[in-house]
Amino acid sequence: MDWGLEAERRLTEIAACSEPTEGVTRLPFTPEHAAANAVIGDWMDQAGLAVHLDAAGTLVGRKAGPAGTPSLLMGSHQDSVRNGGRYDGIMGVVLPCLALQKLAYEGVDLPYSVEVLAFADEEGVRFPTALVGSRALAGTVDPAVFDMTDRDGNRMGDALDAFGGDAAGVARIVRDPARILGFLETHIEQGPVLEREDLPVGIVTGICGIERNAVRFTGETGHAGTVPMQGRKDALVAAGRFISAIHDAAGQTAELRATVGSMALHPDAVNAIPDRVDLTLEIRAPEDADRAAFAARARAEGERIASDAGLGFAMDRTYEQDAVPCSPMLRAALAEAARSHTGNALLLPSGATHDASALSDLCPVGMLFVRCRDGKSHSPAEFASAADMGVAIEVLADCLRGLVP
Ligand code: HGY
Ligand code: MN
Ligand code: MN
Repeated sequence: MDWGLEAERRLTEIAACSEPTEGVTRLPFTPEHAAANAVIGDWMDQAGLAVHLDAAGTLVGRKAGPAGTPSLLMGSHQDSVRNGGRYDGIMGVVLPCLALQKLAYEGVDLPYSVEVLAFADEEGVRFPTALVGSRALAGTVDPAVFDMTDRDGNRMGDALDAFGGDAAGVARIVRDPARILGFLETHIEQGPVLEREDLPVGIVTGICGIERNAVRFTGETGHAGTVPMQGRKDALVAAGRFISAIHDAAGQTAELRATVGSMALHPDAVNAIPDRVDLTLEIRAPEDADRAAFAARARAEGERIASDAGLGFAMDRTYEQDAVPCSPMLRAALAEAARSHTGNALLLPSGATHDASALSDLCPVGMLFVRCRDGKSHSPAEFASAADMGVAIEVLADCLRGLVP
C-alpha cells in the first residue's frame, strides 16, 4: 500500500463533509460533522479499533493492549475554520489510523493500548470557546462553556446532546493520568520552516502560549464636515497609532506574534468622527514571560497614545493559555524515528495552538509536524504532499514500535 497516497485519498474524501463553501467548513455538532464521523469511524474500524462517541462528542477508536497496560493517545481535531484547508486537524486523525493499519499488516502487536481521537471542536469557530474534547479528557472543561451560544443562538450543550454527546456527563470521561502513556499529535506545520529547510517532517519542541485582549479607545464623535482637525478626539486615529506601534514592537521580539484580528467602530458612519473603537489584541510567544512583558508594553503604549489625545483607553484579557513544552520522552522517540527515515530531526516551536495544549494537563505530549506548502493554512490553499504524509506515517509507525510502556 502507498500509505501517503491513501492518506491523500482519505483527506480528499472527507473534505466533502463540508458546508458548500470555498475550502472546507466543518463545524462541531453539525450534519457535516456527523458525515465526517461516519467516514472516520470506518477508518478506525479498518485500523482494528473499537469505535464510540464520548460525552464531549469526540469519536474514540481504541485497541486494547495486554491487560493492565497504559494507553497511548493519538489524534487531533475534525473541525475546521470557515473556508479552511483539507489538512488542519483531520490529517492528525488519518495518519495515525494508517500507521496502526501498517503495523497490523506487518503483524506488530504493540505492548500497550492505543486510541485515536477525533475531537469535535478545537478551532472555537462556532462557539466562543475551544478544545472542549481534549479538555474533557484532562478534566479542565469549565461547565459554563455549555451555555455559550453560536451566532444563531444555539446553546453548545444542546447541540452536543442532540449530536449524541452528553454535556452533563462530560465530567465522567476524565482520564486517569496513571493509565495514559502520552498524547501524540500529528499536524500540518501551518508555517514555512520545514519547506525552507526542505524537510518532510519536524519535531515540535513546545506550543506557544496565547492570550486575547479586548481593547477599547473612547473619544468624541462629531460632524465630519464641521469639527476642525485640530483638537479632534478621534478614536480610530488613536487605534491606528496603537496598531502600528504594536506591529513594530512585536517584530523586535523573536518568535513573538501580536495580531489585531478584529475591530468595530462607533458610530461607524461615513460622515461622523468615530468616538469608540473596540479591537482584539492576540499575543502568542513560546515563553509566557515574553508574552506577559509584551502585554504590559502594549497596555502602556495604549495608555500613552490615548492620554496624548485626551481619549479613554481600556485593555482587558479575555482568554489565556500558557505555553506547553513537549515531553522529552516523546520528542526523543519521534526524533529517533524521524532520523532513521529522513536523516534529520529538526526541532521547531508551534505558533499555532493544538489539542495537545489541553492534553498536557493530563499527560506527556508530543507533536510531529508535516511540511506545509508556502506555510499557508486556515485557507483553501493549504497543502501537504502524499510523499511527505507517507514519510510521516513511517515515522509514526516506527515511533510506536519504539515506545516502551
Ligand atoms: O488558533 C490556533 O492556533 C488554532 O489553529 N486553533
Ligand atoms: Mn486551525
Ligand atoms: Mn489545527
